Amino acid sequence: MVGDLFWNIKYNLDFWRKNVHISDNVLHAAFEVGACKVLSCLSICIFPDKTTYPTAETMSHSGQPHSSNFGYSHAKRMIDVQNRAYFQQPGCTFTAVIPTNVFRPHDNFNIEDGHVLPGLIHKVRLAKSSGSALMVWGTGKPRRQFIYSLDLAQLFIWVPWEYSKVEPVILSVGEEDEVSIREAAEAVVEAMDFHGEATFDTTKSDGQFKKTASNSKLRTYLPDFRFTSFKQAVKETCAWFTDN
Ligand code: GFB
Repeated sequence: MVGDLFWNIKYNLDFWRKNVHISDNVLHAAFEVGACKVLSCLSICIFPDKTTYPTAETMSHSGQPHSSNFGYSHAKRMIDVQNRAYFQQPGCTFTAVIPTNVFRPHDNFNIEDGHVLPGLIHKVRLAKSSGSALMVWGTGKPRRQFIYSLDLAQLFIWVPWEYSKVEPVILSVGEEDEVSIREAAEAVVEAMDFHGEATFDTTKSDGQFKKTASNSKLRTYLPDFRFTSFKQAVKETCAWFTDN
């Protein structure tokens, strides 16, 4: 069960229960059928809210996650605990990756529970057709490292073949590629060719200010991996949304 900041704030219990049940079920079923490898997906929100940056894989359990998504974050942290236990007891090599904020064509573009980029793309489309202003939620100051799903998919395929450890690996663009929500909104506005006004609703939550992660571990394995540029990925996602 996944959702944006606001869906997480509302449904911490459901995020905890559904995800713990899903992971336990999948991992135990994999163990029972003798699967040689399982790749689970954690999330960048597992890292502590109060921390030094950039965060690294070794800090996955270091302190309390941001209060907005404590249900989801703890459920995701437990996958790492469970992977280590499956290794210690029956000797399974189940592992996990920690992607940053993902976006894509075929994303969940619902304004209610979709993440910030698909939400903004949908809102720009509506603002364009009604001639109204674009409302960006929060101050626009928080910062995020976005990863394009097509890049992430390539890395997902690399992991089971080439990465043989139980410890998770962060899948992220570099620290220098982090953007503010305002910059993300500007990229959407440009890609959607929107010329109307943009305003910020500061009554809405900003969520965690930033979650800057280090991709050094990934880079030790794949020093030459090329990520799609943020602007290009936003352009492709906007084009897909408009066409579909
Ligand atoms: O993608 P998002 O909801 O997730 O982004 P998080 C939230 C940030 O974008 C906040 C701002 O700073 C919002 O104020 N924002 C601006 C908007 N306009 C919009 C909009 O139209 N829609 C949305 N949703 N936000 C989630 C976590 O955090 O990300 C999950 O809660 C998970 O647990 C996931 O880790 C990757 O990055 O804040």
